[in-house]
Amino acid sequence: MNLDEWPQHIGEEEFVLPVTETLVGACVATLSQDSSRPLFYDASGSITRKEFLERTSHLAAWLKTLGLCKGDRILISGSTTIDLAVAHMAALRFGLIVVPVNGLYQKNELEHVINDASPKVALIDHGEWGKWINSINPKIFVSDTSAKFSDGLVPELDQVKPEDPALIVYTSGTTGRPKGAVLSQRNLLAGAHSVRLAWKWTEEDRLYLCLPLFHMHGMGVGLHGTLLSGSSAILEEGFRAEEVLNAIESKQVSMFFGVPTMYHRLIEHPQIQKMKKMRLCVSGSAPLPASLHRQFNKDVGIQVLERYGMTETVMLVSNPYEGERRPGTVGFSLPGVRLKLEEGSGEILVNGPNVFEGYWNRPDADSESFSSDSVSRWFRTGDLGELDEGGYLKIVGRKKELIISGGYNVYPREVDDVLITHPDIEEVAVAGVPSKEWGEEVVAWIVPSPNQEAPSLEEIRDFGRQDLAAYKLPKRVVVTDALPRNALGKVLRQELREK
Ligand code: MCA
Ligand code: AMP
Repeated sequence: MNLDEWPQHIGEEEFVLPVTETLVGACVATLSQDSSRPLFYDASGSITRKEFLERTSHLAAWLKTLGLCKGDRILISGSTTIDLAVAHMAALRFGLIVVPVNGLYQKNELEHVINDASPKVALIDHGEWGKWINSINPKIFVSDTSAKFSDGLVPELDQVKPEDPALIVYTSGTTGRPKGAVLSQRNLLAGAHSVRLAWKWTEEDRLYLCLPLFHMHGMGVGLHGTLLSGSSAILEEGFRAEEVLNAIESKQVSMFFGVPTMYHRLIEHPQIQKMKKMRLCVSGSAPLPASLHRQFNKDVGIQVLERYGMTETVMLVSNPYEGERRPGTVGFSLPGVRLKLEEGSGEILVNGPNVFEGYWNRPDADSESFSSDSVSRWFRTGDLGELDEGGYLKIVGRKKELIISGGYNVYPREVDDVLITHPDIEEVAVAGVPSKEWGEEVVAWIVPSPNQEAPSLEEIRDFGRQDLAAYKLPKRVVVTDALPRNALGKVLRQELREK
């Protein structure tokens, strides 16, 4: 099938963004109606639409007393709670640029983000981070994400323009340290609006949201989608299969969004039949094995809906809500999203109001990541695609050197660079190998230093733990005499994987 004839859920002309074309404008318009409706539940209680809007404006007033102005960066990181949702939305309504950061980061990972994005304030809930941030840049005002009030005047809220930057999310390319993808208010709105339409997400829905809110899956889809649709969500600090299943009936959950590792753990739970009651179960962030998809269908009677997205583009492609959700594929382009497959390589290129503006302070990275034809600018995803005979998109590989473990991205170079500093390691290269639980898992191939014993897996993990978030640490070590390299000396990771 030719991509020009490729079906879309909804024709291009019907994809109209809500009037203000800003995420905050559209969400506030929804939440201002029916103000007593519950919006979020978490371990501390619940909050209605009205209370949520009030708390975000109080917090915005407090942020103003710190001297912040529109366009300033604010680092936010915490567990998936109402407090975090309020902090995020307060900052966006004020016109600040939110820099969400993975709470598992170690000091040097955090330091890179802070030096690059230069936030003025950090709202964080992780013990040691306050001390770390203080030593990285003592000028940053640090506090937690709990409710804040100020007697001062509430700043003008919701005055942002569609093109104003709203988020800087750090994500890496093939080389170098993570880059900040800048997403505008319009990008975020388009990202949430397209899935709301495609998945028929209404205010009657209730989402079980236990994904972290510092990545696009939990934040750009789960949190923003809930606010935009005016539905409700149960916010949980982490994933536990038992709790998801128990909540379905006791908390009247209708939707679950997760990464494949979560579905893998759910299907093994003896009470998995409870999932039957769900209106919609969505999987993304990594490939959902076709066998797992089929097992859910056969054993539970649920067709998990697999979709495909990226930090830089929010959501791109989704299996249909109605009709066949085809195992091993990600489906058709979402409303408003245009895709093409590059001739020859098959790389997936994308264009649409959801596609980010560029990388923060990195024009060099922008020129590599976009390609233009006579009409449009296309973002190069680094993923390789193919259409099957029914026109469903299949992700068949990646051009980029990326390991996706349990939905978290691991850049091999980042891990290599830390492990190579171990005194008993002469050479090292990590690669992702298939894993039933994690999708891919990090494996390190090491060449020990001359006359040294190879360090054990535990030693290597302990050594790496100071500088790398725990999910980046190798789960296995292979000792070898030499790493496979090409004529230019570059390690051939694909060959390692096949060894
Ligand atoms: C935890 N560990 C991991 C991972 N998570 N190791 C490898 N990969 C992981 N993803 C480590 C822990 O640090 C611990 O190691 C050991 O594994 C066991 O931890 P466990 O308690 O079993 O893990 P968990 O806390 O239950 O976490 C598993 C998880 C979590 C729930 C699957 O990884 C998760 O929430 N993943 C979702 C990430 C996500 O939201 N991605 C979206 C990116 P130790 O004992 O050494 O400490 S956005 C994106 O990709 C795009 C936009 C998209 O399309 O969505
Ligand atoms: P991130 O950089 O964290 O935004 O991760 C985006 C990457 O995750 C994409 O470029 C894909 O490689 C991968 N990804 C997301 N969803 C899927 C999916 N359903 N199937 C395969 N890969 C996926």
